[in-house]
Amino acid sequence: MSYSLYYADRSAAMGARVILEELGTPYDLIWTDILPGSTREPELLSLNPNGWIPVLVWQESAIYECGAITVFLCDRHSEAGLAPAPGDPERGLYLQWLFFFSSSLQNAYQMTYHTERFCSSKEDQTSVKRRSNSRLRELWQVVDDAIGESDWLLGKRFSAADIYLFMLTTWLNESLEHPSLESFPNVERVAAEVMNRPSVARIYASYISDRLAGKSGDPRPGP
Ligand SMILES: N[C@@H](CCC(=O)N[C@@H](CS)C(=O)NCC(=O)O)C(=O)O
Repeated sequence: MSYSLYYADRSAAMGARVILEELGTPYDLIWTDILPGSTREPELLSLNPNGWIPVLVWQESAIYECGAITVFLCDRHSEAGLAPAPGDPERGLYLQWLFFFSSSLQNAYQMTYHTERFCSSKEDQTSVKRRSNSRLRELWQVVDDAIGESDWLLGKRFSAADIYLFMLTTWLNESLEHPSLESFPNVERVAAEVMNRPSVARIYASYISDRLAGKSGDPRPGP
């Protein structure tokens, strides 16, 4: 039985889609409108009461959260070599980055894109936005320093964590006063390598052509 993925372009579901492509396993997309003001389908809300995507459906089960979907898929298809196996010395670092991305970086993006959810009055929004943009800078700096001169997040070995990193870089948008990707040269280098993968070139074709044309890209739907 194939997978189904609740999906929108430029959303957090793109990483899961790239992984499905990398695995070469059949899947179908359930196109989902997550633009501000849109209403979520009852089916999506029954699977993820937060109304967020991605949600991955397989057999009788459905799971949400990018990190969980990444671990689930890469472990189920371990022959693809996208993740260190449990017990592998690199497993810890792999999990570290997935959790860091989902709990810290993705949250900082949420705060810059959906600032109104994080303050109780309109007057506070400017301050929250400013702080979350500098938080974004601090967190990307941590990732940049950790990569250093390495080829990938895990050193010499490519993994699904690099796909996750790439997806997060695509939400940087200078028109929203985010730091530029160029401010983090090690992250930029890894992201450029990920962009060369055929799966990424296919799924991110419009982002890549915008980026090559020097456009910052449409910030929405974003995270
Ligand atoms: N922690 C969740 C966050 C997912 C998330 O932020 N999804 C966004 C798309 S990029 C979404 O559905 N946003 C719609 C909204 O927040 O209303 C995950 O890692 O899956």
